Amino acid sequence: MTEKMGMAAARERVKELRRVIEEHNYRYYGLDQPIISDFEYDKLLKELIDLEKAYPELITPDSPSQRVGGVVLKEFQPVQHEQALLSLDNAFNDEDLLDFDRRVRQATGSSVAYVVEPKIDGLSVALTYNNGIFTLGATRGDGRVGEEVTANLKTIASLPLRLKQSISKLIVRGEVFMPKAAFASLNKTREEAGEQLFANPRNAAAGSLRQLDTKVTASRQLGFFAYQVISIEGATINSQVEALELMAELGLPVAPYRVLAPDIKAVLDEVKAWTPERRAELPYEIDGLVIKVNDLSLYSTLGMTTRAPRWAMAFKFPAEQATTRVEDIILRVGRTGVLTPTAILSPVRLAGTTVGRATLHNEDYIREKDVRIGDTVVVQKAGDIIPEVVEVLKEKRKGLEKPFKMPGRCPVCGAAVVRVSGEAAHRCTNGLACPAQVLEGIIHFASRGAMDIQGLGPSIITQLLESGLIHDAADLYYLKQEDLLKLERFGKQSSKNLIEAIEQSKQQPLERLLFGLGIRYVGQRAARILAKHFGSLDKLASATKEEIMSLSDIGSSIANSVQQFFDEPQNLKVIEKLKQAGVRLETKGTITTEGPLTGKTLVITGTLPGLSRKEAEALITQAGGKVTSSVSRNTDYLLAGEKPGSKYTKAEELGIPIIDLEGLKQLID
Ligand code: 1X8
Repeated sequence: MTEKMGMAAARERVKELRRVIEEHNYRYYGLDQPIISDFEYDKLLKELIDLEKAYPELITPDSPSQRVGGVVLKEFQPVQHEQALLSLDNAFNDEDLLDFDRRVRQATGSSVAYVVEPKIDGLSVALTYNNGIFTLGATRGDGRVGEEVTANLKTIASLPLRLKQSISKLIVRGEVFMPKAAFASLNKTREEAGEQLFANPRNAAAGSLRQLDTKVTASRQLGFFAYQVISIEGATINSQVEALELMAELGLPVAPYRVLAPDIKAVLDEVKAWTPERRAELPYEIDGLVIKVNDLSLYSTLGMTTRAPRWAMAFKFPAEQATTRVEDIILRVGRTGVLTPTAILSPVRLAGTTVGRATLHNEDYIREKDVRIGDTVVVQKAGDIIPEVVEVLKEKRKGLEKPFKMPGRCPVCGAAVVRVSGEAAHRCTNGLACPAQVLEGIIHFASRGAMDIQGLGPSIITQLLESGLIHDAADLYYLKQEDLLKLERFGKQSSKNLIEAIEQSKQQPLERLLFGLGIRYVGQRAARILAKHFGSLDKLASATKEEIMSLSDIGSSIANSVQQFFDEPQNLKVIEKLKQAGVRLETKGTITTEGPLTGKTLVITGTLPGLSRKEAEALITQAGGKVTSSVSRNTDYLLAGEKPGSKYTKAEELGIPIIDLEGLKQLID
């Protein structure tokens, strides 16, 4: 680096760098016409970041440096939407669309023009721009209250942090999505790391946006399209076409396909034009089309139902189907011993991917559809997850097809299989003596919603079990780097990483451990309730059934199952091993206290005289307050010490009271 430049020079250079970087961003993402290489771009960005490090007072919320992530949130703050983000009523055929048009014409008394746009399969967000600066971003949530994800959204490269004109206020709605290519490469990486795969780009986009560590969001190559102006001050628009044009002029990315249809007939033609081939060519997934009345002045006349506007409709593409042959029917043994029959298919292209298996759910399903090995079947993928067999083409039978029969013994361990009365499922009765159940149980223990052990996926767990290094989940905590190095596929770095990830998971909150133990009927929600009430595994283990059932939302099946779990010596042994290894078996002292700061959210910035950050946090939480890491509309006070960072500017912008340590003490007293 060159000599540290003076403040005035730095300010000028920072300004220039931001202008240049935003221009290149727009060329790249807005126009698709970059004029510099990625390398040169990264160099400019690095220069900016270095300068801002040297002069933190120059950091602003709209600086391109904010895009690289690095903000680590403690939790997401709720945001009340100024206007509810509604969902749409669905149309599945021409008839539904003609009905929609009939209702519109009846209410408005005339024939109206519609805009047809692709329906992006991602997640809805609302963005607020104040004087042209992006200040607040929120997920849709339940439509009224969403979660603040401003810092996460800033990492989306095509989302402008500053509009091309500084109109006084603009709230837009749009969709965050993951392009098909980014989705494929993300899942490939995850598969190699043995991590759980995302079922589809929409789930991947949602999982990537809702990351407390915004660096993770930044690494996920998300895209964004704006499609609705929710509220605007300082400009007027009269139609949806104008809204789209205005948003594009302001630098917001808008999906490149839209058609202004003069009447419903033209809408039907446009709908027909969207063939599966045309869909497959798009670099992102769409699950339908959105049809909106173009003239905005009609919206108030048309109004809305409780959940959806009457001026718009979603046309849903039908689920794609394909015909193929059932080569075999195999059984998977799950964590709780349930045997799930799965059809092995001749590979077939379906909805953009190659499909090789389809779920058959259970014996009743197979019997009802009469699926036999060798049958020609129709498979369907309804946008989501696992393909299904929907129909057997019986006319194609040659008489050699073999009916499937549930075996009396578990295909993995050979123990007896029973069908519990009242259930469709068959189960292996061998419990944790069945290797398949042990494997699935450990996969569950390490999974994202449970102990979240990074890099520990099904294939590595299988390897650990087969090599005899582990026999249950607790054994993970006794693994040493030398053990892993003996295994195929493990090198110095990867073994070190895994040991560290396992070590870190010891600190996971009790609710995650409780969920990870795989107690029947104890899902994430029940685990949270139990952890919160009992505070430790010991207390839960010694609780009476009545005490457990006294909790709201906890019924007798959960209570019974919890007691059965703690009655089983095998389980107690695992818990003892977890305890000896230092895994956290109780909640941290997070039980919120009542005090003068109850209900208040504070953010801390800068160095506080004579007080560490931890001590300041303790002071606040003991007074009933909550500390979060980034300033938002929901922040009540900013506690600022010496050398405050960008949070200070942001608090000023949002008009949030800024206090010093003295001020905090006054509040508490
Ligand atoms: C949802 C979506 C809309 C549009 C595109 N993609 C979506 N997922 C659009 O209007 N072009 S509108 C919408 C909604 O209102 N729920």
